[in-house]
Amino acid sequence: MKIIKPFSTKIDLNKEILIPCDTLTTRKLSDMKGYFYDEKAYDKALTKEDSIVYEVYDRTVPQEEGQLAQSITVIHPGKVGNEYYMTKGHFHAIVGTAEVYLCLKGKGYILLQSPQNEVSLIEMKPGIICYTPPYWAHRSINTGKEEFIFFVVYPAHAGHDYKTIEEKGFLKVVVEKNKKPALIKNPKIPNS
Ligand code: S6P
Ligand code: ZN
Repeated sequence: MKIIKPFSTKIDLNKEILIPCDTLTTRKLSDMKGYFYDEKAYDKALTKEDSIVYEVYDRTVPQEEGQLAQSITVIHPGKVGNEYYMTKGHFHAIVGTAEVYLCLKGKGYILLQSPQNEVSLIEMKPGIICYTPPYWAHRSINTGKEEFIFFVVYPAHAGHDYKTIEEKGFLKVVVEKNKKPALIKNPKIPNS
């Protein structure tokens, strides 16, 4: 394993970003084709504006076993149709790796799905820590009116398998129903 020097990172508690930040990934609506179940609503939203859905601020460490990656995700408030703004969601490429999420600001959910198709929904608000066990796919969803911001730590060699979720989706989706968040079957997946 590569020997690296100890380092510290500050979470700017006013802006909730990492200082310093090595890489910033921005996901706009146009990057998320096929992820929201309501394709007409997606096309309409995109015609109006290619809004930023979320951003990920990373500290970079070698992507090898024994190292821990740290990042902050900021999901903006918004919806496509009645489905809240969310991350793409993924399995870890090394499926036996876990992850810890700490909510810093806003509110939302972590939606998890096991390889046996069990679905779990963890409610997040500032101070709540979600433990994502190995093997579970995970997606984060902003159900609030402000930014939903969380800090995560995970094994740096975990890698990301986006393909499975991109092709199959999650069995359930979080939508606004009667002005409240509701977990419903994914309308794109028959018998989900
Ligand atoms: C990494 C961890 C998070 C997500 C981030 C964006 O394992 O789960 O840092 O990468 O929240 O989500 P996604 O699904 O686009 O990677
Ligand atoms: Zn992850």
